[in-house]
Amino acid sequence: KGRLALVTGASRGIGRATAVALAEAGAHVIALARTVGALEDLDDEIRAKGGTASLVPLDIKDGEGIDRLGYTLFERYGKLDILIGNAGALGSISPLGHLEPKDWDNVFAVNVTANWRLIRSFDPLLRKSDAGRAIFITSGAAWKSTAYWGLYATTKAALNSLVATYAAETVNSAVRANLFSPGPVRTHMRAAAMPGEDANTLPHPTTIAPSILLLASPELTETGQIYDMREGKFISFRS
Ligand code: NJP
Repeated sequence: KGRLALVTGASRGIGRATAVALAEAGAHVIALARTVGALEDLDDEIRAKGGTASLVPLDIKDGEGIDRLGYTLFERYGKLDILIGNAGALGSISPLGHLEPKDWDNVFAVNVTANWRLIRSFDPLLRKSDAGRAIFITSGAAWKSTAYWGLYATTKAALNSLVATYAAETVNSAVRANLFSPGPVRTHMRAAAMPGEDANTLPHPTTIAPSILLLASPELTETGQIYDMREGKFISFRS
C-alpha cells in the first residue's frame, strides 16, 4: 500500500495483469509499453477498481527515454519501490543458421539491454526505498536446450546472469532482485510461439500475477533467485 511500482510491458499479458494486481493492492503503478490505446484501457480498468496509474508510452529500446523516466520519477517521488522488468520479445523460432541479424539484435535489445538500462537508471531510486524490489520475468527456455528456441533462450540466460549480478551488487542494501519464471501462460507471446496450441489449457495471466506480487513484498528476504511458478518455490540457478 502506498508504494510506487514501475511495470514494463504493461499493455497486455502478464505485465497488464501484474499492473492491475499491484494497483488493487494499493500501489501507484507507472505503466510502460508502446501501445497507447492498450495503456488507456489498462488505466480505465485500474481506475474502475479504485487504483491509480501513470502511463508511459515508450519503446523500451529507447535508453535515453528510460533515463528521462528515471529523472522524472526521482524529481516527483524521490524513490521507486517496485520494478517489474516484464516487457519481452520472442523473435523467430528458427534454426540458429536461419535467424536474421536484425531479429537477433532486436530481441537482445528488448530482453537484455533494456533491462540493464532499467537497472542503470533505477538502481539509485530503488536504493532510496526502504524495501526496493526488482523482479524480472525470465523463462525456463533459458536452461533448456530446445532446437529453434536459441535466440529467445540465449537472451533469457543473459537476463538471468544480469539479475544475479544486480542481486550480488545490492545484497548489502534493502534492495532484493529476483527472477520470475511463469511457465506457459495464455498470452499473445505464447500464441505466437505455439500456434495451434489450445490456449484454454493454459493459465490466464491473472492467475500468475499474485505470485509476482509475493516477490514484490517488503517481507521478502531472498535475492538473486528464480521463483518457478510451476514448482511454486524458489530455485537456485547455481544448483
Ligand atoms: O507477452 P505479451 P507475455 N517496448 O506478448 C511489451 C515472459 N514469459 O505477457 O509495446 C515496450 O502478451 C508489449 O507491449 P507493446 C516473456 O518472455 C512468457 O507472455 O504495447 N514494451 C506487451 O505489453 C516476457 O518477458 C511466457 O507491444 C514492449 C508485453 O511487452 C514476459 O513473460 C512464458 C516492447 C508483451 O506482452 C511477458 O510476456 C515464459 C518494447 N520494445 C516467460 N516489446 C508465456 N506467456 O508463456 C514488447 O516462460 N513490449
